[in-house]
Amino acid sequence: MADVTRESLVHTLEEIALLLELKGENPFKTRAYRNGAEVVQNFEGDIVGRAAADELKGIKGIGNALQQKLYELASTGKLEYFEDLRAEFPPTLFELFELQGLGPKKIKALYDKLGISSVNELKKACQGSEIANLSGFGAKTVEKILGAIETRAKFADRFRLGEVTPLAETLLERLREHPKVNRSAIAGSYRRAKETLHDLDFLVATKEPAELTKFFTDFPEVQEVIAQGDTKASVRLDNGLQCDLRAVSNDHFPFALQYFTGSKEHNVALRSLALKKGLSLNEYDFTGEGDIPKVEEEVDIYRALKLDWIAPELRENRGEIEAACAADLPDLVKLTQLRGTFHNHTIASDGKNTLEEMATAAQEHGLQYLGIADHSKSSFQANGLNETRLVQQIEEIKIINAHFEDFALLSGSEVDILKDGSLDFHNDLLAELDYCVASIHNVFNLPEKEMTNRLIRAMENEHVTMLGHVTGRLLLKRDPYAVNMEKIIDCAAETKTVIELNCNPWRLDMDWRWWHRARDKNVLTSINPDAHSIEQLQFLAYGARLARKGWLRRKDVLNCHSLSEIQAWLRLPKSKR
Ligand code: DGT
Ligand code: CA
Ligand code: CA
Ligand code: ZN
Repeated sequence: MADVTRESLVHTLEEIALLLELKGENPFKTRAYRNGAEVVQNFEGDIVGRAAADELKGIKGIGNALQQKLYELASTGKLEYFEDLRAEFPPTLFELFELQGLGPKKIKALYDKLGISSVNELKKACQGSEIANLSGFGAKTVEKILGAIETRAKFADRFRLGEVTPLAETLLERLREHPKVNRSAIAGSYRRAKETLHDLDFLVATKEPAELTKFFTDFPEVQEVIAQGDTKASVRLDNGLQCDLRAVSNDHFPFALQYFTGSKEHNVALRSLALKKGLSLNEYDFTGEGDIPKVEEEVDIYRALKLDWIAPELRENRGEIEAACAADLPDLVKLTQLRGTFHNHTIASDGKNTLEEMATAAQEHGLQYLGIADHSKSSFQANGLNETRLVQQIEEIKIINAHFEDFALLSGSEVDILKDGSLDFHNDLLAELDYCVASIHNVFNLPEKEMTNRLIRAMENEHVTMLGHVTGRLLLKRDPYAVNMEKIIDCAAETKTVIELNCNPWRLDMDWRWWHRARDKNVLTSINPDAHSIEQLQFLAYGARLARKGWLRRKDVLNCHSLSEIQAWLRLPKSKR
């Protein structure tokens, strides 16, 4: 069942309203859905839970018909009424809904007046003069639409690392268990832990390549076979993801693994290094005059070139080959070294689990501490806590902590950074907390200078332990807001403010490309899952991979410290940390 969230409920109601409008239905009916969407959006409390339990009676603005539909949607993940309605329109029409900044009114005008029902048609129409002449549109709107179409194309066919990982591991396991498979791996951007990827590159060592490519193309998830040969195949899965398989001999496997892991830039640099040593390197083997080094594992290829083995996450030709040559590669942080984590939510704001449930789950993950940072009052859409509720939560946490010996919940807040850089709570209250994560959740469109100063002002606050999801990006959906990252990193170093590595697969923010610079200025990171449920504590695994990609070591990661070390650290004034 698809994950039902407040956002998905709101989105479905809004889409229904839009479809009814496109059909020319009675405006009262349409308005009921739009109002309903707004009520759901702003409801203070667990609206999803209440809908799933059929307990929506008495909520102003949600009538009988809507209650029924929300119940069906929240309890089954589907809504028949909505699916029937969708079926009345060309499926390509829904592409228009994905364009940033194109609202229901405009979509309706385009559909009614110009019969536009796909992004392709829209693009063509933009290139002519039809749209600019439409009432309510203009040259500027056309420009914006073209921009949105470009953004969508840029993101098409790419997937977030976290959204493909469970499936990738399932498929790999299936290949590994095949009796004719000797060794197996997923190479490519997946192995390098890129935050988004185009396709998965499977690799197997086998004596029966043709049998394996057939086995692969017969996977039940395969929707389309793009190409199939005796030693390689390429398929598209039912979720749209492309997967390649290469079946090689056991001798060739280390070379294929190295080659197909990439990156291309890393490979080019490695090959030219090999050439200087009189060796030619390709995806099958080394060739050359004189002694050819013996290779059984991937590491032997690096050793043959007088390099330390380079962790796949680092293979972007950003200095890793030079470092490997000088035996100066970082000892990268590992998931198992994390002792706790900071940024997590509970049902007090927009999370799904209680303090107790989150504490139990954290212990099951082997953590010694879990920081609770529910939203603050300005994030009303996320049911943020006001001062009274936060004080109450601090007390609840004290009571719960009395039950633990080697574990503790930490009292924090994900406090909103307001438009001018001031915080959503007064310092007196922040001083009562163990720590505080400061994040931006509204007014994303400030000019770079203002946005940067807004974050700097927050960092200058003595009580701000760390910045949350510093650029606000949503991968493949929303660009980062305009901010000068050099200045942010410098200020973090000066003010001893930690920068979070938010592990939510949609975010993975701060971007991995900045961490090397940050750590060289002694800026600490905290690997935070931003968990809104016990399941989401697993996001830590993505964070650890991205931290490695950013060259981070154990000592660069705040939450590798033990509980007692953290408690001592948190008691220090910021300037002494
Ligand atoms: P993506 O776009 O997320 O799939 O990224 P990759 O890196 O997985 O790219 P992909 O799947 O096209 O190719 C996998 C690896 O194969 C790539 O990282 C390096 C290697 N490779 C592919 N084409 C070339 C090439 O033309 N030259 C070199 N040197 N390596 C290549
Ligand atoms: Ca790939
Ligand atoms: Ca590929
Ligand atoms: Zn947040």
